[in-house]
Amino acid sequence: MATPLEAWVEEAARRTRPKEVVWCDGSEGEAQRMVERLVAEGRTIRLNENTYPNCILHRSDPSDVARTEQVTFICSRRKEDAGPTNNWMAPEEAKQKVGALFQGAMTGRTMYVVPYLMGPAESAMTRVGVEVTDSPYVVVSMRIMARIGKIALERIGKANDFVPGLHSLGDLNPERRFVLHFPEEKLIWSIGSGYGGNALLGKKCFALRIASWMAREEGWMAEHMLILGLEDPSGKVTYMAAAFPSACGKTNMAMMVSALEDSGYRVWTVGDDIAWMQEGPDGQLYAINPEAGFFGVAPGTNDLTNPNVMEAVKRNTIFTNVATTASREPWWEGMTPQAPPGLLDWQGRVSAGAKSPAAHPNSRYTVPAQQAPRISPHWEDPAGVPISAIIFGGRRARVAPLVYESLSWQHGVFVGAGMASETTAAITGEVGVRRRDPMAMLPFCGYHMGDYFRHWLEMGRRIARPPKIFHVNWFRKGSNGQFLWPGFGENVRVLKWILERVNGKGQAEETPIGFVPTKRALTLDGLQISPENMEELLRVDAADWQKEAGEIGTFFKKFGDRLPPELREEQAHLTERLNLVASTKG
Ligand code: OXD
Ligand code: MN
Repeated sequence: MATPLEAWVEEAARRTRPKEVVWCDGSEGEAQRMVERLVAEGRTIRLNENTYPNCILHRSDPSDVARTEQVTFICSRRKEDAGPTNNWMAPEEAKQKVGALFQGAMTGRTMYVVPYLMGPAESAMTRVGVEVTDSPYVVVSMRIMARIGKIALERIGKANDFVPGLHSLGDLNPERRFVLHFPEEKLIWSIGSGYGGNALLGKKCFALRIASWMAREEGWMAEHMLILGLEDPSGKVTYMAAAFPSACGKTNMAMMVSALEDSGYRVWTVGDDIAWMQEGPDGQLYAINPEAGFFGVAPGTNDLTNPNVMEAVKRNTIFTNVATTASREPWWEGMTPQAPPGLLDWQGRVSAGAKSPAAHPNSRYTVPAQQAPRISPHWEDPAGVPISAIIFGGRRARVAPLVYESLSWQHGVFVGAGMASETTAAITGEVGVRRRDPMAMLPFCGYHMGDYFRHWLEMGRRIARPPKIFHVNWFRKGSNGQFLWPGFGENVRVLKWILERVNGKGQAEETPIGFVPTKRALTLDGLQISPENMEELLRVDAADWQKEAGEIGTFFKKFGDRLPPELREEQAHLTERLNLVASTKG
């Protein structure tokens, strides 16, 4: 008798009609065979073997370079369960419409079966998925981003508790591109794109959209968060998780080389994009990184902004849509002050120089996590790491100060729910548009966002020792349009204050939006920053915030009666506190 997995793979093959089915074992030999296929297909090249051993560059179809939220659907049985922030399609309609596209989609191609683990092999929080795909690029990427092959197959055995994911490149036509999630069935279908977030189904589709649904059912949390450990001079490491929208610097923050290393503050990397968290036996929230690699944004990365990743990507790395130098090395805008001569752009054409970027703005590196020079010794700890602080953040040119601490868990949930950020190249569409992105989960929450807020509130009531909740903004600009804060390794100064607050120290002033560091609370020695800029960075402008509170209120109306009343109360309290400040000032 066929196992549930074998039966599902047979069904997928009947539908897509590949010329052969290959079960992936995750070995090095297999990966090399995949690379040979990719090179033969003509869109992939091997990079300089001396300086970038075992590294490849993949040039994607020019129409397939970022996540496509407009064709991403939650196919829950009831429309209202997907909520107002997700696209929805009825499951039967989705199966019919997109099923027709899958019909014979793999004709003449190989179907690869990729069993994978999300999470460390020994962890009870780890889950299993199986992706079938006709893209060797997906296979080699999945091999870095998840633990694939034998290790996952053994765990599945004859069981049926794996998340199946059917993926085909189809004809890569954006008109026939769909990323579908069937949360009740725990099933994923994706066709028409080979791009990371659309095609590596373990990542956004499983570890966020499907997992967020599972997490609510089972009482845990699946979040779009990096995880890092901050070591203090005594050697104690305190773990923090931080949610930022796509391409807002999560990878750089997780891999930060601390500007305060000399005084004993060091950052350890646990994860850069996703955190699965649940309450541990001691009442603290514990997090694992379900992934095994980093799929980071290349442009802007250099020896100053992220020296750790520059070191990590020197071997065994897949580059996607970066430019190449005359000596077959990867290059992107911001890597060096000047573009080297003889550059080929991301499509392999002679670079047009300053006229258009040589690397695609959403070009990426895919690198094994264990290659990060400062990977935490606990990054694969089966129990996860205890989280003492949750940090929300976005790209805000105005309004949001450098850092503030929420007044309570409930207020922190309000802060996360009202988060906003300016859009980036990680998604197709306009860049730089401000949008509300609650907990950085707008594109990733697999169910009604009102219910998601409720789940957060419930977790706060349930966890005996919940983390404190903060908000940061590295992107505030002065009146001259320049960033006020240097960011990157200097961000550790903010983390140090957060650590002090967690430990009941750290000077703060209570403002209507929460606790803001007092003038002298941040460690600024060795940093060139004017007192005026510092003041502007920490300034809470009551008029700006009145407007902000109003906009948050309007945004919350979207959720109708599924918005938890606690959040409406928090919004009203914020407005009251702002009014009070205005009246005492006036
Ligand atoms: C990502 C994203 O690739 O958020 O991590 O888009
Ligand atoms: Mn992400």
